[in-house]
Amino acid sequence: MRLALLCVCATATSLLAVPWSSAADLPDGAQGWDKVQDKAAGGCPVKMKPSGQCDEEDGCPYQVTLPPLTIQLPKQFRMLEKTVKELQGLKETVNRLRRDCLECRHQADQSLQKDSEEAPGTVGTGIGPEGTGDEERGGETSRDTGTIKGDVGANSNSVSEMKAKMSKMSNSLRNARTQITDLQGRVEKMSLLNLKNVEAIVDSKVENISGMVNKLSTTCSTQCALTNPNPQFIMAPKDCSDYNMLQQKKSGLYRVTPDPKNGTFEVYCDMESYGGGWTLVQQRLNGSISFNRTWAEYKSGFGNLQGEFWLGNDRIHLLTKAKDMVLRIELEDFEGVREYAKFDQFYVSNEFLRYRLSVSGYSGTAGNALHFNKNFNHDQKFFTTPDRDNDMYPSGNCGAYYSSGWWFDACMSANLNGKYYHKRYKGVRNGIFWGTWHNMTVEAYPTNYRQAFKTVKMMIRPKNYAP
Ligand SMILES: [Ca+2]
Repeated sequence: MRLALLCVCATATSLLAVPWSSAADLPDGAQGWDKVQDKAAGGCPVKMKPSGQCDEEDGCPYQVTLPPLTIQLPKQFRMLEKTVKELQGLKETVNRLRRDCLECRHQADQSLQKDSEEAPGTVGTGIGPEGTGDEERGGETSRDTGTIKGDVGANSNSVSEMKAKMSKMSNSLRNARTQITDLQGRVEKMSLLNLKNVEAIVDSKVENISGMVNKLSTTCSTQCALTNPNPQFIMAPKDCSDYNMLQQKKSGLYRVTPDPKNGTFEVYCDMESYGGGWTLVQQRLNGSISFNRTWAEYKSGFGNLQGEFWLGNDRIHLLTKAKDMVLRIELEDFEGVREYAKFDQFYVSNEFLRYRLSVSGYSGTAGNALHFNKNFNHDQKFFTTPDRDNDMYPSGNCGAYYSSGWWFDACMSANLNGKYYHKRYKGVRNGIFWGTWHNMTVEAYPTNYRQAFKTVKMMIRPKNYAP
C-alpha cells in the first residue's frame, strides 16, 4: 500500500515538473516526448531500500529513489510563450494609446470650444468678426466627424493668432527703438545743459569764496593794525593805505604786495586827496596813451603810472581781493566842471572769471552811470576787449565798437576807457563817457554834441580806512 502511494506521488511529481523543464537542460540525443510518457505510465520503476535503524513503534525508515525524469518540449512551445507575452504587451500598448487618444480628443474639443468662445472679444488678436464665424463653423464640423480636421482648424487658428501677435510685437519693438533713440538725444542735450549749469555754479562758488577770503584777510590786517601800537611793523604794505599808516604822506610811486604769493608791483598813491591812502587803478590826463588795447594788455596793464595808464586787471584783482575796497571816480570836463562817484564796494574777479566786476553802494555828484537802469548795468559784467568778446551784446563786440576794454553790458552807460577827445565831439560814440553827466544823455545822441573829459581818475582804498 505504501509502495503504491509512493509510485503515484512520483508520477504526479514528474508530470508537475513538465512545464518547468527546458530543452536546454536536455543532453544531446535525448529521447522524445512520447518515450518519456511511456516510461512514466509503464513500470513505476521506484526503488526502495531500508535506511538507518528501525525503532519499535514506527518501523524502519526507507529511502526511495525515483528514476530521472526528462521531458522534451517542442520548439513551438517556447515561441508560443514568447508570442503570448508579446501579445499581452501589445494589448497593453493599444489600451494605453486608446486612453491617450481619448484624452487628446477631449482636450482638443475643450480648447476648440474655448477658442470659439474667446475669439470675438479678444483684444489685439487681429481676427475680425467674419473670420471668427468661419472658424466657428469649421470647429462644429470637425467635432461631428471627430477627426483631424478640427485639430487642423484649431492649429491654423493658433498660427494666425501667433502671426498677429508677432506682428504686434515687432511693431512695439520698432516703437521702442524710436523712443530709445529720442531719449538718447534728450539725455545728451541734458548732460550738455547740466555742464553749463555746473560751470555757472562753480563760478558763483569761487566768487563767494573769494569774497570770504577778502573779508577774512581784511579782518586780520585790521586787527593787526589796531593791536600793534607801532605801525612800522607792517612789513609789506598791501596797498597805498598801508603807506599812509607808515606816515608816508607824499603822493607818488610805491611798491605794494597785496598777495605775497603773487609778488610786488609799483602803484601810484594819492596820499593827499580826500584823506589820502588811495591806490590809482586808472588815469586819463591828456590822451597821450591809446586805450584801444588787447586782452593781454589790459590784463598786465599799460601806460605810465605818473601819467595815463591802466594798472592791469590782474593787479586790480589782487588789490580788491586783499581787502574790501571802495572805488572813487573823479571826473573833470573841459568846462572845468568836477564831479565824483563813490562806490562802497568794488571787486574784480580773476582772469578765469573774465575779470567780472562787482560794484555797488553809489554816492556822489556825477550820478551812478555804472548802474544807469535795468538795461544799462555794468555791475556783474565780464571784461571785454576789442579782441575778446564777453559782453551782453549778441550781434557784435562792444569793445571793438567803443575802442576800449571795459565791463560792457549791451553795451554801455559808462566807458572811462574810451577814446580821449580834446573837445566836445559829434557823430561818433567811442569817447570817454559817463552817461549821467549833467549835460549828457544817451537819448540826445546823435543830434547833440557829446561832452569830452579832461581828466579821469579811478582809485581805490580799503573800506575800513581811517585817515
Ligand atoms: Ca558780444
